[in-house]
Amino acid sequence: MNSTISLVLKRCSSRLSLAAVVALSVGAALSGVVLSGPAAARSENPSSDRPDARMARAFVQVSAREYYFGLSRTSVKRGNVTFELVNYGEDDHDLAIRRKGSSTTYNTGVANPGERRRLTRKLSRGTYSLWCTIDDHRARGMKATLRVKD
Ligand SMILES: [Cu+2]
Repeated sequence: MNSTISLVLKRCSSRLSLAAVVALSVGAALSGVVLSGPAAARSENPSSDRPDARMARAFVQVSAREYYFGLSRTSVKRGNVTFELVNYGEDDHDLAIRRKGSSTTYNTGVANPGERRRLTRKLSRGTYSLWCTIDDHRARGMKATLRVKD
């Protein structure tokens, strides 16, 4: 049914009159296609932005001890990503997240021993540095890398 729409669009592209738009809308309605606006009709690859794909969530648990981070996974799909910092150590720790090349840093806030902190952010593709900002914990080994893929 997308090919039908393309055909109609091609035919009408030279003079996209009101009648053509009406014909397109009726045709789409008859074939069961739901158009959310002109952008939807023009989209070359509608399947790539299905809402269910965008809503997909990834979860990364970061276990903190003196002095290292253990990640439940080292790569996730881009989109909403939830981080959970779990402090198994004896000191306070936090979790900073920054995409390489970016100046924006997210932080879960400090988790006291035995506590956990969650943070959800929409991440684009790239390589992200994770580290603890407290004292010299990063230099002592509380750091990790997360890859965000398409
Ligand atoms: Cu720390």
